Amino acid sequence: MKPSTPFPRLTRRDFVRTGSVLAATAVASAANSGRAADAPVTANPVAASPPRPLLTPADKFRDVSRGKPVPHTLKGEALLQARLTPETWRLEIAADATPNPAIKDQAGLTQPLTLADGTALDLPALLKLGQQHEVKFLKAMQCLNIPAPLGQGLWEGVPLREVLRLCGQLRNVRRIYYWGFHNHDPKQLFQASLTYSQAMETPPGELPAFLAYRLNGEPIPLVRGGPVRMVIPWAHGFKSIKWLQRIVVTNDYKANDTYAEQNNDPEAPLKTAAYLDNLPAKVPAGQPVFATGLVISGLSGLKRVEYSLSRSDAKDAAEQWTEAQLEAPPADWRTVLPAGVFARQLLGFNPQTGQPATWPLRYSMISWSATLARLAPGKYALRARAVDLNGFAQPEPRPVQKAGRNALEVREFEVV
Ligand SMILES: Nc1nc2c(c(=O)[nH]1)N[C@H]1C(S)=C(S)[C@@H](COP(=O)(O)O)O[C@H]1N2
Ligand SMILES: [Mo]
Repeated sequence: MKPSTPFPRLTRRDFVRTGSVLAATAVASAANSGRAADAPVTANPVAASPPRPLLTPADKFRDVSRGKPVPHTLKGEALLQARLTPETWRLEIAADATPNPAIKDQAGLTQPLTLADGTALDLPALLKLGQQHEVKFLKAMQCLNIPAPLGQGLWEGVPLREVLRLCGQLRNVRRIYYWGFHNHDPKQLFQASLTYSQAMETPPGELPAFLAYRLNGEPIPLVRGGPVRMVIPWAHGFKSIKWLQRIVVTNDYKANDTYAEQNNDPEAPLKTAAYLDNLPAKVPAGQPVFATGLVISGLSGLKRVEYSLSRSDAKDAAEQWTEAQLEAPPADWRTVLPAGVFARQLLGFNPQTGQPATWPLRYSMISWSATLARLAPGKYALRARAVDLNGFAQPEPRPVQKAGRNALEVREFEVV
C-alpha cells in the first residue's frame, strides 16, 4: 500500500463540494430505466443532507437511556447522592454471591473493591492507571434496535483487564457483569456482560473492552454516561454501559444482559451495514440527486457500499447494484482529532505512519454517497447495502433483525 494515496476515494472536501465535477462524472448509471439521455445536468445536485463530521459532538449523539428520572437529568444533591460527579464517582468490583443452582463453585477475587471498606476505585486512581495503560480509539455507537447510527466518538480510557488486575487473584470466573447508576430500583437495572476472556485476553491488533473517561478530548459529560462509561468496541450500544458503578465477576456461564430479555441476541457484535439519509420527496427534472448515508464497519469489515435505483412506477425494473463512493480518510487527522491527540496513538492506526490500518476503521463509520443524474420524470426507489469482506450483502449474513437492525433500506422520491 503506497502511503501517499492509501485510499483513493472521495474526500470530505469533495463531499462538501458536491458540484459539477461529481455530477459530470456521475456513476449514477444506476443504470436503468428512467434515465433520459439528453437531460441537462445542472451544477448543483439536490443533496439529501451534508456529511457529518467524523466525530459527533458529545451532546449530539442520539440518546438511549433508561431510568426514571434518567440519570443525566439529576442535579445538585441528587447528583452527589448518585455519585455521578468526578469527585463522588466510585466503582465497586465484587464476586457474585447470589445463590444460583447453576453454579457449583462461586467465583471469587482476593481483593474486592468496595464502598463499605473504602477501597472502591475513584476517578483519580483510574486516571492514574491511564497514565500507563490508556487506549484511544474511534467508535460508532449503534443501538441493536435502531436503524441509524447514534454517533461516533473518540473514546479514551483504561482496558477492563487492567482494572480487573487490581483485584488480585480471580477464581472460577466465567463471566463479568456490570451496570451503572439506576436509581436503586431493581426494575431499572440495565446490565451487560462479557466472557472472562473477552475481558482479559485482547488479541494482537484487536480492541479491548475498556472503561472510558474521555470523549472527543474532554471528560465524558453526564449526558453520555460520564464520569465513567464502559465501552465495548465490537459490540452494539447495549454493552457500553453508562454511569458505570459496579462490576461483578461470576461463575454463571449465561449472558445475563438486560437486553437479552427483549429477544435481542446478547452476543451479536456490531453489524456491517449501510444506512440511507432522507431524500427530498420531489426533485426537479434535470437536477442530479446527491444521495448520502452512513456505513458502519462491523465485525466482518466493509468491502463496499452499493446502491440500486429503480423506477417504482414501473414493473420491469430489474435490481442492478452500482458501487457508491466512500468518504476517504482525512488527509490531515489533526483537523479531526482534538488538540494533543495524534493519529499514531489511536488503536487501529499504524503507530509509525499515523495512517489507519483499515478503512473504514473497524467498528467506526463513514459517509457514502452517490450522484444520480439525468433522471427522467417519474417515481424512483433508492436502496443501499453494505457488502462485507466475506462478500455478504446486507442484510446477510444476519437477516434476523433482533441481532442488529440492518434491513435493506429504501427511499422513494419523484422527479417532476
Ligand atoms: N446505564 C445505562 N447504560 C446504557 C443504556 C441505559 O439505558 N442505561 N442504554 C444502552 C443502549 S441500549 C445504547 S444503544 C447505548 C446508547 O448510547 P448513547 O445514549 O450514548 O447514544 O447506551 C447503552 N448504555
Ligand atoms: Mo440500544
